[in-house]
This record gives sequence, structure tokens and C-alpha cells, in this order.
Amino acid sequence: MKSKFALKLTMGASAILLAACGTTTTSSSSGTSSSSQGSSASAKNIKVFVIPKQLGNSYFTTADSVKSGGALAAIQQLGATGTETSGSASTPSSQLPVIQSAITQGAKALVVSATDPTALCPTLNSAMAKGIAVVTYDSDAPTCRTLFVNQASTSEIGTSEVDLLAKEIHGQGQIAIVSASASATNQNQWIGYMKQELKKYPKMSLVSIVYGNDNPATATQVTQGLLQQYPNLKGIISPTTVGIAAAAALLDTPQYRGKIALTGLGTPNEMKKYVADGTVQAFELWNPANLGYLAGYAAVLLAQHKITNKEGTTFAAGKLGKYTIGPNHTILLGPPYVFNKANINNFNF
Ligand code: RAM
Repeated sequence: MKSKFALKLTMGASAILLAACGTTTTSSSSGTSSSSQGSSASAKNIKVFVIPKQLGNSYFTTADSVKSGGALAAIQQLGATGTETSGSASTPSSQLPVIQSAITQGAKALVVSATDPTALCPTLNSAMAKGIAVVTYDSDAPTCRTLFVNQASTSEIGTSEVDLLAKEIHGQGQIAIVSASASATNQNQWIGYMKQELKKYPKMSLVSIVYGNDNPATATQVTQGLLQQYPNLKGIISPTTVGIAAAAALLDTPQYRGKIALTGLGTPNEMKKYVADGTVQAFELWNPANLGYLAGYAAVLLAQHKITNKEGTTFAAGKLGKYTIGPNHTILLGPPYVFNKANINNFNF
């Protein structure tokens, strides 16, 4: 497990980084590929746009950057040109113009974490109609993409978060969810499985779901609202790295520490402090850099027509090894990982 999490922090000497106006572009200056599958000649003209839900969210910075070994690293390794671009808010109105602009700029592949599938699908469908490979990662748009690279089993993420919380609060008491945006596919699917899993714990009751929109100030505000409205609250699940960090900061006081349990999905670097002082016992995530790398890798291979999205298709994804496309044109990165006091200091992202 640990080796899957080892982050490669080395950066290829050929990386060209242009950081301006929310856009980072990287390409291979030699045009040669370090992958056995990469044909430099055809990859050279391939432009891949990596479009996370938002920029400025450290989860996506890790998932996408060359430095962390994310999506742009894979694209560069295969000899194609990658650009990370998005808006600053995790909303479709911020993301959609960026997708449209990528199409206009001659994208051959898009790697997208969908803020809102309903709003994005017309544009993503027209991209596919033009022959552009649309790879979703992190947050899917199930009816309008070529391939989805899923970070971990959707059901396992949802159910395991409820189980983690149940263990901490002995299966009893009022709980609430601090989610990202109300339109995010990933959080909504995980919450669906949380509700199912809660049926196993009849003494736990879900009293509220609030939305912090992956904005630290909004997440703080809605969590404050919960604490006021539900004085008997025993636990919070926040399946978003932005939400859990905001909630942890609020619970990090003698009034709440050890009295209201918090779990969900966080990055180790943002959560270390709260795990060390006992505000949080355990939370989950996967390796975001590997998620981005796999999505970037698959996007280039699809754009080169080296693979199709057909179930059963197998390919070697560089440093990550072999992957097979499963049902519903989906690839699964691996299982979620639980971080706690015993292991959190082994991670740096
Ligand atoms: C936030 C975003 C992202 C999600 C992570 C766990 O950064 O909402 O989509 O996967 O949290």
C-alpha cells in the first residue's frame, strides 16, 4: 500500500511550466516519450486540457501537477502537451467557459472533474461528437464521457466513512454531513451510500446535510450553523477535503474536541495538526497524484487511438502498472486509505 502512495517528486527536465491566469501548460521539449506505449510522432500534436472542479484546491493541485507526478506528468511523459485550467469557484458557471475554450483551442482530450453533469453534458457531448476524448476523474459525468477514472469504489467510500464514524461514536447519536456543492456527482453518490449504510446503525440519525461548495469560508459558515442548530450533535462526515479542513478548524477547541467526532475525506497535510491534537481520529483518501496520472495517461492513449474505452481493454499506465477498463467505461484506481495518528506522518501531500 505504502509504495502505491509513494509520491514521485522529481520533475522532468523537459517540463515547461507557464503559470498564468489559472493555466499551467507542460509539454515534452524533446517530443520523445518515456513510455513503451507512447509514439512520440503522434503524441506531439495532442493537446490535453486538465480541468479540475476548481484551481487553488490543494487536492487538485496534487492530482494535476508535474511536481507531484499527477495528470500533467503523465501527459508530458507520453510526449503530448498538457494544460491545467479551470475557474476558482467549484461551480459549473466557472468551469463551463473553460471547457468551451479548451475545445476552441484544439483539445484532443479533456480530463474533467465535473462540478455539475447536467450543466456540463451538452458541451461534453459536443466535444465527443468532434472526436475529442472526454475522461472524467474524481467527479463523473456518467452520460457524457468516454471514460471515468474512479479514485476508489464509490460504495466503499460512502459506507466506510459511516463505519469509521460509527466506531468513534459507538453507533449512537445525531450526525450531519458537510458536503461540497449540491451538484457534485462524487459527493452525491457517496452520500447515497452513506444513507444506505446508516440503516445498519438504527441509533444514529442523520439530521442535516449542508453544502460548503468547496469554499473554505462557506464550509466554515455552514458547519457553524450546524453546531448552533444541533447542540446534541455527535458526529460530522465531510466527504470533501475543503469541508473537512474547515470543520476540523472549528472543532479544534476544548468545547468540541473529543465531543463531536469528525471524519470524511481529507489530505494528510491539511489534517495532520487535527489528528495530532485529537480533534480527528481517522479520515480517508486515496493518492490524488496517482488518480490524476492515470486519467492523464488514459486520455493521451485514447486521443492517440491506442486504446478504446471498451470494457476489458487493458493497458500499462507507466509508473502505476497495468489497468483494465471495467463496466460502464470506468477504471478503478484502488481502495481508499485510512489515515490516523499511527500513519499520517508517512505522507506528504
Ligand atoms: C474536494 C473535492 C473533490 C473530492 C475531494 C475529496 O477536494 O470536492 O472533488 O474528491 O474533496
